[in-house]
Amino acid sequence: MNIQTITTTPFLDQKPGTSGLRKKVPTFQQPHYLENFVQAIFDSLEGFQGQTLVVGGDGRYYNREAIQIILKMAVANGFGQVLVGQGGILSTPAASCVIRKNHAFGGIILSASHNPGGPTEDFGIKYNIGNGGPAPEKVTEAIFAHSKTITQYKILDAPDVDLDTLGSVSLGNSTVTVIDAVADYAELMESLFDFDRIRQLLTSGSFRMCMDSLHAVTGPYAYALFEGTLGAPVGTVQNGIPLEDFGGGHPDPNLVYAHDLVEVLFGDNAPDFGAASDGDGDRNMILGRHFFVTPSDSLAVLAANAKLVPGYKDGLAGIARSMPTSQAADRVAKRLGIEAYETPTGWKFFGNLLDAGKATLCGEESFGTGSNHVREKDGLWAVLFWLNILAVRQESVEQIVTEHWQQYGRNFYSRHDYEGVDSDRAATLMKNVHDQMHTLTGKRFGAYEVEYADDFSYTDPIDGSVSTNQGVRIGFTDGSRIVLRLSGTGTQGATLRIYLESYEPNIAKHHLDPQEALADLITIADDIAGIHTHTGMAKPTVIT
Ligand code: G16
Repeated sequence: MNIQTITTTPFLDQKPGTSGLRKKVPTFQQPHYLENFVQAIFDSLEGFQGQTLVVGGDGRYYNREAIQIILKMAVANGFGQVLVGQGGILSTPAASCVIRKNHAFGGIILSASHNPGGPTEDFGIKYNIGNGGPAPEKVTEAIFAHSKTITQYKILDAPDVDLDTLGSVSLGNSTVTVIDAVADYAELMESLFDFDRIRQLLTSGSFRMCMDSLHAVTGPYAYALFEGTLGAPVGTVQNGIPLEDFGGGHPDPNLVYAHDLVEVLFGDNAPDFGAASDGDGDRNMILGRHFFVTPSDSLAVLAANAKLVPGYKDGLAGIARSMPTSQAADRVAKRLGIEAYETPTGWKFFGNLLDAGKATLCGEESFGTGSNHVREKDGLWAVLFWLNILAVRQESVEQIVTEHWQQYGRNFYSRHDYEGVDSDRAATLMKNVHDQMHTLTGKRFGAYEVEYADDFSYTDPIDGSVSTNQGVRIGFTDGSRIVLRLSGTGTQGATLRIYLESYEPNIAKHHLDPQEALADLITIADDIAGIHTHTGMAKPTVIT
């Protein structure tokens, strides 16, 4: 085995963000850049000699090249076996499933999620631990520390592995096995949902759905599940062929970027149900006919109806949501008499709660929903969950959600994003908010009175680790909230996120447009934070 030890010098910008290291492709293509980060991952781990590593990505530009490098480095560093998805493809939830099923030591997932792909667009890499979930902060901090002091990395001198042919080959003293990217995941889905009932719904002729894979990783999974096993008509899946640049689109399942689907679901003769997923398949957007389900409401509805679904029929242990996600799910948890957890943004914070059996369902406002079946959020799982509920209840998406509001009240919710803001200006804005924080309590803004203002800090109930500075919360006496934080997933300048939420028990007002219902809070957010002045932008880039 010809292992080369290559001398290198550190790059100082390899700090993992909310979900791994995300940079432009040319940054990753610099000599030694990817190699340094991969070696920093391995240098942060102990006890993996002879163990199994899972590798796969969302198929974006540079996926295949990166996988060849990682395979050779994993072998040179002593992994005994590497499982890699056919064609280098594994959706993020499928990777989590494969890690768990094979009791792998961990996995490396290549994706920049919902960010665009292509030669000058985004690429990303993250490490997942043996539970199948994103590495917790103590691991990502260790990776960053190693990346700053690295002097060499190890790589095998060998020809590239054929990623397209299923089966095992020897690489150095190790084995690389190319696995079917879909099979394990599809089997897991079948174990959780009532496929017979969903099949009846999809083949009844009276129900139509449209699944938009946005030319990203879920295409092969969606074809196999919906048009294959579940018998939906050919054409149910649109934009289902994964492309390295996602067809030039932005593989982000929201009302702005999934516009093809939005046009179909809000057009004439619209289908009953629409869904989209993102670049790496962990996000989802749910639509009914002329109806958008906010991710926060989706979590609450899934929780309230979980007993209708075989995999969750025995009830939920608890529900966890990220701090900026609306409090709709908390109301369901309260009625079910189970615990509601509030964590910082980042799926990695759910891992301990899921492992400890404290939470069964988790969700985030950023179009992420999932459960204890894997340790990532899971786009197609959410779609199947909705289909299972629709098949049992035989009502429309709109009926189910509006009935939910009638029972629990409606949490009006919206997120305003200001993308590509100059980093210094964004930092000044956040400092300005911080400086005011201690003076806000008790202050009145029109009908609203501030009950508390703080910077969210989380103490993990399982391992006691503390995460500070997770976003500014301004809570009002009527339960409304404004949350401000800077995104940890962007690759250009800063993205300011403003999260707005109000609670409306009055059924007569449930039909309001969220922007209308939240208009006062939108003004108050600007009064406090000087958003337009600091960003120089008259309106948000994206409203979800
Ligand atoms: C990642 C994280 C999510 C987070 C989202 C947005 O998702 O896994 O937990 O909510 O980023 O993070 P931010 O607000 O910091 O940009 P993904 O789908 O991008 O991997």
